Amino acid sequence: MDILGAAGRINVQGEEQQKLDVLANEVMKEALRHTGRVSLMASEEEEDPIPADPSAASGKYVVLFDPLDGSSNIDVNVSIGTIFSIQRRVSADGCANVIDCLQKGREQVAAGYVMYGSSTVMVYSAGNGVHCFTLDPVIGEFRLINHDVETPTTGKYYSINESNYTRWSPGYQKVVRCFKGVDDEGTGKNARYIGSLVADFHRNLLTGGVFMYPADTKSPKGKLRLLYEACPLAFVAEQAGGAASDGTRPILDIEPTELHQRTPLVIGSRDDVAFVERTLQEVEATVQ
Ligand code: AHM
Ligand code: MG
Repeated sequence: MDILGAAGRINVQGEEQQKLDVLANEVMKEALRHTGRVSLMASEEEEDPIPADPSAASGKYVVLFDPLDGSSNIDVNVSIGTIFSIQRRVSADGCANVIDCLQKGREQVAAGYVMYGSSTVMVYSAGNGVHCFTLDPVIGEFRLINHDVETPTTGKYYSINESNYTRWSPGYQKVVRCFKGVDDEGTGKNARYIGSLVADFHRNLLTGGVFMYPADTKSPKGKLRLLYEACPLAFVAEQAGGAASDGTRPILDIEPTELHQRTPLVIGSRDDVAFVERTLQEVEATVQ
């Protein structure tokens, strides 16, 4: 099957689509379309919301997804994933619409991800703890391996694309110098960065740590998408006792205004996220 390499198309995010991005998007739509429960979908790969079959027009839920996260790692056999967010439909009658998608992360009914790594794991929360499953290929089913996952309050890893250092605000530069132990108040963390959000998040969820993708001069609003990436992972993080912030406020409290809205993201262990927020605030205050 011809599934590797670029698809030769640019998606709504202005990014080059890989063949597997396109295939994963079709698989997700097909799987959700016929459940009868989903009236509308929204995908990182498509500009507009995607209506389900007319027979499902009264479906109670809206599903937003990043069909294949970590696109740059597809062709090199590094872990990638699928991220999903489920919202309750809020519009009354007729077809569900974009307003059903533009709800705060706090309102999510459930959210989670599947990671395709050395094993395939599914991690989700329906607002009552975080549960991990692993795919047993022999029986073709997911088995529960870890329920009520709790992430450490502080972790040993920081994860960030440090090649962007000169494009960050002084606050993020300070945070990373602290994590490296360069500055006095250094917390001396170890660095881990895969470049697939799902995989970086999953490792830090289990071991403790903080992942950051700040706004920078190249991406002034941040690179990651609020509704397809930040909100679902923030929901999982909070349910596991962790935290997620855009640097100043909880991701789950952001009122979305656009389907493909971007946001800075700081996510992971609670104390580490608080340290980042505090440091950003302190530096901001001295710079002004
Ligand atoms: P994608 O959804 O198109 O794969 O883009 C999101 C990815 C995240 O998985 C990852 O954290 C980030 O982009 C990596 O970006 P960079 O290569 O700039 O570090
Ligand atoms: Mg992604």
